[in-house]
Amino acid sequence: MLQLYFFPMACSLASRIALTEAGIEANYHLAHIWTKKVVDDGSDFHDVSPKGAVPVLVLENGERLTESAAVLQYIADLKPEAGLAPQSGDPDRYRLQEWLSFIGAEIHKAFLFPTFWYKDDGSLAKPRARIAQTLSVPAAHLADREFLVGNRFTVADAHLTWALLLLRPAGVDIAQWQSLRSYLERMQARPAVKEAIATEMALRKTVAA
Ligand SMILES: N[C@@H](CCC(=O)N[C@@H](CS)C(=O)NCC(=O)O)C(=O)O
Repeated sequence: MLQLYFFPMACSLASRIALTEAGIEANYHLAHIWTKKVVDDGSDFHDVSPKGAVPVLVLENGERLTESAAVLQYIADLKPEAGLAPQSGDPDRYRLQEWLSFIGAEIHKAFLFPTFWYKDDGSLAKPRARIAQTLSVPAAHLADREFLVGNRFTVADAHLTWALLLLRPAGVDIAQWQSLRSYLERMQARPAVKEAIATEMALRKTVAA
């Protein structure tokens, strides 16, 4: 069975959403991203992945896959009938990759990551100034669309849903973009998304920040 190393409400939430949407069973291991301990057995998370970051997906053959963009596409390709990614060769597959890169680099690493990991001693002023411009891109795209790619939920939506959820604790009120606000409401109304978030919110209370 697949195994997912995750931390509650971290970017690995998108992988849990994808697995839940696809109805793929997996074993979940909580890896503490600050202490770098695997909570199950206290082992060193660096032994699972030298990156020390979630998500890590352990495949059926024991190989370990990291990086949300790769993990999410892998999950989608395990269950093509779930439609979580356009098929390889479909031009929309590149649109999916375009969004996964944008969310991972421009929203996650350029803004959410420094906001949660570094003290706000003034050094975050530039990322904070830029995030509104960054978010105006998906806001405009979603003004007349239900989903990021095509006309169905894909792993890009799982990734953006996670990022939008984290913006509030990072001090950004997405209500200023009506399209993002209603998109997030729509995504959160999906049973699989609801289930994944509820599971991780409950676990989040059990781990010290
Ligand atoms: N590029 C990676 C970033 C993964 C990442 O930064 N994960 C965070 C949680 S959201 C983490 O585990 N950070 C721990 C660390 O960087 O030490 C991806 O997209 O999966």
